[in-house]
Amino acid sequence: MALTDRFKKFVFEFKSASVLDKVIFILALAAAAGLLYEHGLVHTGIIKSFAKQEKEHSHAEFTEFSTRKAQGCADVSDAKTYTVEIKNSTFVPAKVEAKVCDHLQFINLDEILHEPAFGAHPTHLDYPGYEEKGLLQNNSNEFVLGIAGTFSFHDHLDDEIEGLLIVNP
Ligand SMILES: [Cu+2]
Repeated sequence: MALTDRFKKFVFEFKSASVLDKVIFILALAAAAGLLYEHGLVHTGIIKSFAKQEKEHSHAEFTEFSTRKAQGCADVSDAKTYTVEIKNSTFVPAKVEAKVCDHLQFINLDEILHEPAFGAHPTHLDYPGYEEKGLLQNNSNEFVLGIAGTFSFHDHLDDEIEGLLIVNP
């Protein structure tokens, strides 16, 4: 049977079909079109790239923490306190190596405001327990190093002022 004959037969049968059959047929056609459309979007990469982007984003943000668990420091009695001074717009020392449950204190000795922040400027990384805030002269901010890892820090108000924190497990 030629294709046109098949189509004529189909139209004839469709015309003579009951209303219910027609509705079912149209719904099925719409569902099939919907599936194809969705598949098409995923296949052409519109949905896929969006999902991938979302995944990469969260991966970048949380990779430091996902493999390491925050530890309870309440029972630790030999914790040390490390101090990083900010003077002449420099972190002193610029590199701190500590252990989980030690304390870190930023203190600003400059007349101008400084705001220590972790991670990349300007998005930053939330170091658990650290509350980022601007420090006026002689003000300090101390917190517990609850997470192991290597973390960069900078002055959010002048991101060329940089330092490195290594927290050993
Ligand atoms: Cu910043």
